[in-house]
Amino acid sequence: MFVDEVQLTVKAGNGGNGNVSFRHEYLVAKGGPYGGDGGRGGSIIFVGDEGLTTLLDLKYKRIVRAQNGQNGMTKNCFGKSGEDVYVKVPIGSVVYDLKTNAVIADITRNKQEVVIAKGGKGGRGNSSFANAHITAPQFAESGEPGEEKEIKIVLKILADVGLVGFPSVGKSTLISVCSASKPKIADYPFTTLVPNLGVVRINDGRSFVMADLPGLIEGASMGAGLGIQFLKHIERTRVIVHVIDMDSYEGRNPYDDYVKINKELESYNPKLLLRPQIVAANKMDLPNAKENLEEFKKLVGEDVKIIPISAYTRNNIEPLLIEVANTLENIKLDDFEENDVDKVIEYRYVKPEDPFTIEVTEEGLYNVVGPEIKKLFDITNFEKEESVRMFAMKLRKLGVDEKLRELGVKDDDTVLILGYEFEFYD
Ligand SMILES: Nc1nc2c(ncn2[C@@H]2O[C@H](COP(=O)(O)OP(=O)(O)OP(=O)(O)O)[C@@H](O)[C@H]2O)c(=O)[nH]1
Ligand SMILES: [Mg+2]
Repeated sequence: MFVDEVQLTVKAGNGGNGNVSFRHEYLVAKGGPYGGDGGRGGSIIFVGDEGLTTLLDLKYKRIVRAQNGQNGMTKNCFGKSGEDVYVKVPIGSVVYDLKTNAVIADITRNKQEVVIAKGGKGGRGNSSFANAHITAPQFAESGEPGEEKEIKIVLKILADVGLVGFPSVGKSTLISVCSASKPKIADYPFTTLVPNLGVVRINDGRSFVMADLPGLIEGASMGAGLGIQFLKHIERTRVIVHVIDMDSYEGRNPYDDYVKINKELESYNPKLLLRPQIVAANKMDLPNAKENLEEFKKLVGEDVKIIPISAYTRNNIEPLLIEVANTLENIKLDDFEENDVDKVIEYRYVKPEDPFTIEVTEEGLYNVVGPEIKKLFDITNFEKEESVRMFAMKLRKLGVDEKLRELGVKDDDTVLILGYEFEFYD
């Protein structure tokens, strides 16, 4: 089974809580703070693995979790960190955050590692807080929660060249004669159900990766046939080899085929037509082919690069491969990136979220919210005065106090933080 799209939840480990304890010394009740830090929560890390070709391993997983960090212990002992979880994914996996639809990772290399969900930091134990003014801190930080995300992984095959065309035009036959890939070949449509990759080596030493894709038909971009499911793979190939049956299988006309397939590519993504395209005029060993080719050449005009071949008799294959290699060499990476909508658009700089924003409630109170505030809130122990003081100090550092004062808040006024009431004072 070929699985090229899965959804799952990733939950990194929470950080362990810091510890509050004191050294026991002779005749000294609280001999000095002695509580260690909590351990870091385990992260979830995706790793590119060239041995994998599908996302099948993840298909039946609902959730991937990493361990929590251990709480800090007395005697200044740190809690153990949670173990990181490594998840192998095939090269060409693109990871999306389902909530924002942003690309979190694009795994394009073997052994490439990307942190998908970060483990929470461990809370600091009370010995971290001792200073000249607070010699016996009664508080420690709680651990930070680990990141949790709903993600979608889409496998978009990365190949230098993709073979496209109607069913039964000879795409699989072509890849089988120029690479070690041995896909099924037969004279009925939709023989190929999943993409095949092959490494092509030509006699002059150059090589590239070719993808044999399932046949397209009219309406593919709207979901007909195997259609749209595989059009996404063409998005990431740098050169398109359009295979056309010059013998006109089942009474089809080569020029018609050419136009229809290009129309499908265009409706799926207009930028696909900007990709260099080479026509492999196949089945030249068959009787009608010669005449059809002349007609075809006239109709498409001079600008279209056409190489007549017979995949079956292996005739004229090398010139086609040389043309592909030359074209690949002449594509500047910039050209490609510009055409590669998916990559470019989603990789644009994303403005980081403001650390906080201030909303006004129906009662006219100011409410301070935001991811950074939530993070600080979560690690604060509100039963301990010192911990609360630390929280207030951090808010001030973020500029919350200044902003509130600008808005006209005065001492003893009530403000909300994440909906909870606090009294404002300096
Ligand atoms: N005579 C002749 N037959 C060919 C040639 N190339 C392919 N064929 C035949 O055409 C039929 C279809 O070939 P495939 O390679 O399976 O075609 P495909 O494009 O991969 O088809 P789908 O996987 O269904 O999209 C097979 O019977 C092949 O033997 C050729 O150059 N000459
Ligand atoms: Mg095939």
